[in-house]
Amino acid sequence: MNSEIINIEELTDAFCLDGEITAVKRINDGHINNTFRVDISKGGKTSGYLVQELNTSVFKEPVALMNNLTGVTSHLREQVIKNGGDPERECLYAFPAKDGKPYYIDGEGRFWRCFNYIYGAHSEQRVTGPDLFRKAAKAFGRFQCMLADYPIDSLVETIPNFHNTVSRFADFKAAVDNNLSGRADTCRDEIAFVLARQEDCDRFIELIDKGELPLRVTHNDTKLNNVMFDDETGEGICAIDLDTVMPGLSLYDFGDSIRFGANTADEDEKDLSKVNLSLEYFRAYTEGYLSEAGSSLTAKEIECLAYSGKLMTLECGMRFLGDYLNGDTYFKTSYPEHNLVRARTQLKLVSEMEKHMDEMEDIVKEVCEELGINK
Ligand code: GN1
Ligand code: MG
Repeated sequence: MNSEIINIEELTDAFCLDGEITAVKRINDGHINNTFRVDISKGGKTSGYLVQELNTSVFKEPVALMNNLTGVTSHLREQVIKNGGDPERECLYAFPAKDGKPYYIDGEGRFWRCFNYIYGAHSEQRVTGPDLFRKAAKAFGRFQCMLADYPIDSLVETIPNFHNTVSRFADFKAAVDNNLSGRADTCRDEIAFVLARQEDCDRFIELIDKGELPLRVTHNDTKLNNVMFDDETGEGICAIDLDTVMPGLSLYDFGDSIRFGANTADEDEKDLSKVNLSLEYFRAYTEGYLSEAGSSLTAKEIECLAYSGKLMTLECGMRFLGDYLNGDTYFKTSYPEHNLVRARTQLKLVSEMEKHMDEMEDIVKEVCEELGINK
């Protein structure tokens, strides 16, 4: 059972998980880390854990990352308790290994963590209706608010320049120039599409430099499947996948959610005619997010919300395309053109957002009016 990539006995021993291992199930949600659900039974009671191998080619400072993560999760825990919530279900907890550290490095040098499994909750792989997306938005909005007073300077950048679109654009250009995979001729139109949008990539970075957009503690990977939803109420109860929590823009979080969830098709849909922007879903997310975080945002942040959807989609498109050109060294892929297919969906969505930008902006204004947000 997954023995090729997980030595479960070694890990349960390392994290002092006492009892009989009754299940080990791989969770294939992410493109980066290797994640398993492990059930342990003891005295008639079964407990679930999330055992995860961190990808240390992507996260090059894993110990600093775990410092970020334990600081942030303890803070969230306090906030959840203060708000009368259930910390076992509404935040993550990294179990200490035998030596007290919140991680374990195995005999092969692989870096493992073990988290609480959140009971009575599930993740979703696609938006199935506006209500679901509104609930995800509330969860991410709440997440941001709960971290509003977290000491931002104590966080290291777990991936430097993660959403810095100027540096992402430079990386993309290098990938085109180097053409390590020899695939550039198979995607000339897509490359030209990205290269024509350099100015877009400068916009937020210029606003940060001018002091017009504030840095906040942000999640930075706000895909729908990074929220756990309560099985009974359907509410988004916990934001997970906290490896990229670091200083960022609220717009990164808003925009990345829109990128993934306001797409009418999957991130790797091959039939581009199915890839469109759902304005209905865009409105639902805007409502949910602003209902939680709206009062804490500045006028400039609100003004840039619609555009952030486009910019984060462009960024992801150039990351997928860059990885395709580099020979698929970053994202996990299931077939040779997988990154190209993903890049195409993102770029199609960018052009849809460009066509509908005025409508997206109007929606943000309407929602602000509905919610009485006047900036
Ligand atoms: C990766 O690991 P996962 O699937 O949650 C990536 C995100 C991308 C996303 C695209 C650390 O997220 O930035 O937006 O794939 N995470 C990292 O689906 O690069
Ligand atoms: Mg992730």
